[in-house]
Amino acid sequence: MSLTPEQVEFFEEHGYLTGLDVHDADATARVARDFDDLESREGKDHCQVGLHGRHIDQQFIWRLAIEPIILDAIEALMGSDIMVLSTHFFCKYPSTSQSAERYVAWHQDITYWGLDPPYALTAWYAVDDSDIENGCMRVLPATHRSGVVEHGTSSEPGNLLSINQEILDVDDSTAVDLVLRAGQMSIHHGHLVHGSNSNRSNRRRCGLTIRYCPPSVKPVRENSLGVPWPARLARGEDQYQHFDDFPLQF
Ligand SMILES: O=C(O)CCC(=O)C(=O)O
Repeated sequence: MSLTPEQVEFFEEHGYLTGLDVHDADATARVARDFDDLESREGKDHCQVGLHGRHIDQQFIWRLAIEPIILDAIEALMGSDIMVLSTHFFCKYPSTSQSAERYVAWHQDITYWGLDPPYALTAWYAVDDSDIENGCMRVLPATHRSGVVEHGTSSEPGNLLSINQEILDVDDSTAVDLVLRAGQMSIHHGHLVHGSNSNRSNRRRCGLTIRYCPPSVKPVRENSLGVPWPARLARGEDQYQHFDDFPLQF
């Protein structure tokens, strides 16, 4: 899927695209099965936000990260040289009386990533159907045009972000819910303000974020996880070698 000029223009103006088809029913079900297997080995607690950079050791995640349909869309927005910076699952389980409600506070991706220039795009691939009831991603359109903004610390328990960051005093009256069927994706700009509400359904809501940047972007500071980016070239050429090329382990 290469994007249409109208989609590229929409992205430039609003900072996101949504409802993009990636997989048919069979391929979607295969990804869900692979994730279910991983979940049964790793445990649900760890799967909420603990699965960082697992494209290195899980073939199905690497396959998703270099899925031509996804890369074609990223290429239309970013150019033909594309690094996979990292991958990360956000998996929200139904809240029960024993487990606290989990949500993702309003934030920008790029603020704590230590990149120069601070530029990356995210493809959010829906492993499960993602809707208002189970806490789909929400975005504040066009906020990517304001550059990097200040973050504070969330005072509400249950924020799934790595350092409990939150953009305080957000006017969310323009928020858009990114409702996706399993096998679809959205794409958002690293400066776009986004988050998600807790899962009020009895269904899992799992999405894989795939972070992309051009090889010209340089890691200049530690990111919020304090570990090197598990980066790999996905398409085109890397004339810069700013990132160590992580070997695959499967
Ligand atoms: O999956 C979510 O609810 C949030 C995703 C997110 O915050 C991100 O892509 O950085």
